[in-house]
Amino acid sequence: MGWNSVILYTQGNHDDPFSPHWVPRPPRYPLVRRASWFYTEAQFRAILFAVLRPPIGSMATLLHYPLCPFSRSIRLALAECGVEVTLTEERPWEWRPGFLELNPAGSLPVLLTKADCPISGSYAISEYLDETTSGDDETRGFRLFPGEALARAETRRLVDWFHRKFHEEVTAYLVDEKVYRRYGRNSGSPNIEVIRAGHENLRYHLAYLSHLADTRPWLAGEAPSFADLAAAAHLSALDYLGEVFWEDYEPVKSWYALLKSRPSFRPLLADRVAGFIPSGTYSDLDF
Ligand SMILES: N[C@@H](CCC(=O)N[C@@H](CS)C(=O)NCC(=O)O)C(=O)O
Repeated sequence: MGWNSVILYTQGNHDDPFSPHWVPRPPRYPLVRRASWFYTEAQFRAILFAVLRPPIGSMATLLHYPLCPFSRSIRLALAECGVEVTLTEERPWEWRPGFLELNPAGSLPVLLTKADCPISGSYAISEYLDETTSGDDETRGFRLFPGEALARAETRRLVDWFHRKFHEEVTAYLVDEKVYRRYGRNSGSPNIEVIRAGHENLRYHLAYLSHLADTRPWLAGEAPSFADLAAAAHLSALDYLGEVFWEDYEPVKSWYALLKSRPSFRPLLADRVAGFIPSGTYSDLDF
């Protein structure tokens, strides 16, 4: 599919998500890079005959990549739930056979706990943490999915918004294009049209985030939740690359500043990725 065949939505208002005529802006560029479509025979063998080996050592290990937003959300969730982990950097585009044995999807994050088999993907890991972190409702500090059934549904809706919709429309255009595109079989220089589309999409997502941050104490309601962590994970990866126009979205900036000052955020602010210098205010709490 070429650039010319992208459907342009001419009706409706893309810029104001609260207008009765608002229609979501469609992704403006087809996503064509999925490393997992191109396994080698050896990698397929590794997947098919995978023997799931228990991880060595007593502490849990998280396979992650510093600018992967899904890994970031889980690092935040682990820290908020008081679970100590050893971080191991994995470069998913390298398709390391040992990694594919652990997660045949070839994607991050993967959590290796002491007792159980690998837990793959932010969805499975967040639900696992919610079910297994100790303490009753009164004694446990941060709840990833707090409240009653409806409140939990709202958290899950927003996690899906950020980890699926926001990722497809913004993060995949900006982080994948600027960072992941350097590596792997489809490596090349960033496509400026894709980056422009990511910027446009980011604006309407920031408008929606502003509305949430303005009308609720936390994104999903009264209490902080995994929805805040998922959203902050995407924004922090973009912020590392200097892509977020904070000044234009004051409520988002204030909400993000609160999260950024939590102890769980500190290790993320210390991340440095070879070849990419973080934006001037990335680790600044008074940005
Ligand atoms: N649905 C997964 C998606 C994770 C994902 O796409 N991770 C990226 C890195 S940010 C990855 O590993 N991509 C390599 C691939 O999918 O081949 C989740 O929520 O954890």
